[in-house]
Amino acid sequence: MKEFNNIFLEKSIGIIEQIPKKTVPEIVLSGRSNVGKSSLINSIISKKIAYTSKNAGKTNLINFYKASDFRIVDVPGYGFSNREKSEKARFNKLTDDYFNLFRADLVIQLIDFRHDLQENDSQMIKFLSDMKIKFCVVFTKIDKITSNKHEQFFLNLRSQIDRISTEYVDILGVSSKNGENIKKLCGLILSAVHKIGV
Ligand SMILES: Nc1nc2c(ncn2[C@@H]2O[C@H](COP(=O)(O)OP(=O)(O)OP(=O)(O)O)[C@@H](O)[C@H]2O)c(=O)[nH]1
Ligand SMILES: [Mg+2]
Repeated sequence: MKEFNNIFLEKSIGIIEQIPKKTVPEIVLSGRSNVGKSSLINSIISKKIAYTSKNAGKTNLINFYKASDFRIVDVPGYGFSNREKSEKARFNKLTDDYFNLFRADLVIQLIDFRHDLQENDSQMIKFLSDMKIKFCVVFTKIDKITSNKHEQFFLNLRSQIDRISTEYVDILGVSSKNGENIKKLCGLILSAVHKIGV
């Protein structure tokens, strides 16, 4: 989609004080480490600009990707275990600091399609819902499950989420690998951006 063509990495920050002034709506990708946030950005943009890795904890800065009238924000994932405690605390703090500014206009909450909802996913969904932050739920890596099991997996995960909140604006599964539902997600982002206005 043309709105996603000229996105560029505008700024990377390691401490919240470096955050750029808010000038446009911000769409944030949130989720456990390794869930596929950076891969999804590359997929949405159809370019490889975000660093991805099979090892959890790859993204350790907040990266702001700028389109003409909105930003996509990639925050460090939560829940990885193979990092030093002090480092882990710093990354969690950075993500927390960002959310505590309440400047996210839409949070795309990513959940790995293959696994049941984890405790920190539940906490995040509860936080978004309690704080009345607009969010949608996106299941990642759906290509890893055979399509005849998609409905069963979808209903199972959705019911786990519904027990915490049904406030999400949409819920869908995507694959950065084969592109399934990526256009739909782009449409959702644009419709949110247009509703928010600049
Ligand atoms: N099969 C498949 N693999 C995926 C998909 N999305 C991501 N992956 C893989 O999952 C791993 C983690 O992806 P990343 O995009 O780096 O994950 P992340 O959420 O940015 O991780 P952190 O930066 O550590 O928070 C990589 O090996 C990706 O290739 C997908 O849709 N399908
Ligand atoms: Mg990443």
